[in-house]
Amino acid sequence: MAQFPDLVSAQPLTDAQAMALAIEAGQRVRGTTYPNPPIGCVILDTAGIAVGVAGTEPVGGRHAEPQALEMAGARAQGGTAVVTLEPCNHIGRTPPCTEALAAAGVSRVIFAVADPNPVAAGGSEWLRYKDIEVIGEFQRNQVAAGYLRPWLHWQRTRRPHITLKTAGTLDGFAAATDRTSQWITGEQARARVHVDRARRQAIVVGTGTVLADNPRLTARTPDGEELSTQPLRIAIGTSEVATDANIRGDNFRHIRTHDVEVALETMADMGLIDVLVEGGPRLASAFLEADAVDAIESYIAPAFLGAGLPVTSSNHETSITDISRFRTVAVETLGDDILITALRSGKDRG
Ligand code: AOF
Ligand code: ZN
Repeated sequence: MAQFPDLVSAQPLTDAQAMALAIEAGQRVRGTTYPNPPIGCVILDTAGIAVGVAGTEPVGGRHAEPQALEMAGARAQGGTAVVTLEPCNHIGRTPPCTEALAAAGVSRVIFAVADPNPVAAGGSEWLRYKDIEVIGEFQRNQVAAGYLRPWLHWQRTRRPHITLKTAGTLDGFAAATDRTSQWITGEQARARVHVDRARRQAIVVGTGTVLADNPRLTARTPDGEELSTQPLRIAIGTSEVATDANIRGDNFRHIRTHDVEVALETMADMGLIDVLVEGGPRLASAFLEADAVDAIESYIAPAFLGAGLPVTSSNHETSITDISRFRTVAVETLGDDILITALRSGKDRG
C-alpha cells in the first residue's frame, strides 16, 4: 500500500499546490516501483481539499490513482484528480486508471507528463470522450526534469539513466592523498547521499575504488542502520573483487569491463533504469568521456585540500572543446555544504 494519509489537506488547494503534493507522493515511492514509473496522485473534492493522496505500488500492485480514489471514497464525485503522469488507458498488470477515475465520478483530470508508453497512452482522449475535462502538461518540466526523468529516458532509449554523484572540496578533491575522506562533507550531506541511494536501482563504483576503499555502498540512516530499500551494488572494471569485500552480498554484481558502452548495455539487459555512479575518479571520467552521464549531483564542501584524490581523473589530454557542461536545475545548502543538481541536455535527453 502506498497511500499517504499524512498528506491530505485541511484547506482547499490550488492546482499547483495539489501537483506539488502529487510530486511529493511520487517522490516517496521512488525506488520501489521499477520497471513501473513512480507516480503520485491527489484527489481533490469539489471544494479543492485533498482527500486522497497515493503513489504507485511495487510492480504488479496498484497504480497511484485507484489507491487515491479509495482514500477519497464518495468525496471523489465531482472532484479533480491531479496526477504526475497521464492516467493509463490499458489493461496491463492492473485495470485502466481512466476507467477507475470515470467510475468514481471525477469531473476533471490534471496531469504533468503525457504517457510515452504506447501501450498505456491514450488516457486523455478516452477521458475527454467521457466528458471529463483534461488538462495536460501541467507543470510538466518539474516532473520531467525531476524524479520521473530516469523512467522517461529509459522509455526513449531503453538504456539506464546515469546520475554521477561527486563529493569534494572547492579545489576538486574527493579525498586526501592517503585516501582519507571521512569528513569532507558534513553530516547532512552524508545523510542525503544515503536517502538518495535508496531511491536508485543500482549504485555503481569502479573496481579500483572497491580495492582501495572497500565501501559497503548500502543505504543507511545516520545511525548506521540499513534503510528498507537497498539498491543493487555494482562494481565495474576488470580487477577482481575480493571474496570478503564489503560490497559483496545478495545484491552484488560485477561487470567485468572497462568499456562504458558495454557496461551500459549490460545494465540495460539487467533492466536497470535509474543508476547512480559514485566514482572513483577513473570511472567518473570514463562515463563523462563516453557522454554517458545524464545528470550530476555534486556535493561541494567549503574547504581546500591542496592535493589528494581528484573527483575525476582522465588519461586524455583535453582542450576547452572537451568540456562536459551541464544545466543547473537546483542548488541546495546542506549544513555547510552545497549540492548542485545539473542535467545534461541534447540528443535523447529531453
Ligand atoms: C498510471 N498510474 O501509478 C503508473 C502508471 O503493467 P501495468 O498495468 O502496471 O502498467 C505499467 C504502465 O502503466 C507503465 O509503463 C506506465 O505507462 C503506466 N504507469 N500509470 O496511470 C501509475 N505507475
Ligand atoms: Zn494506471
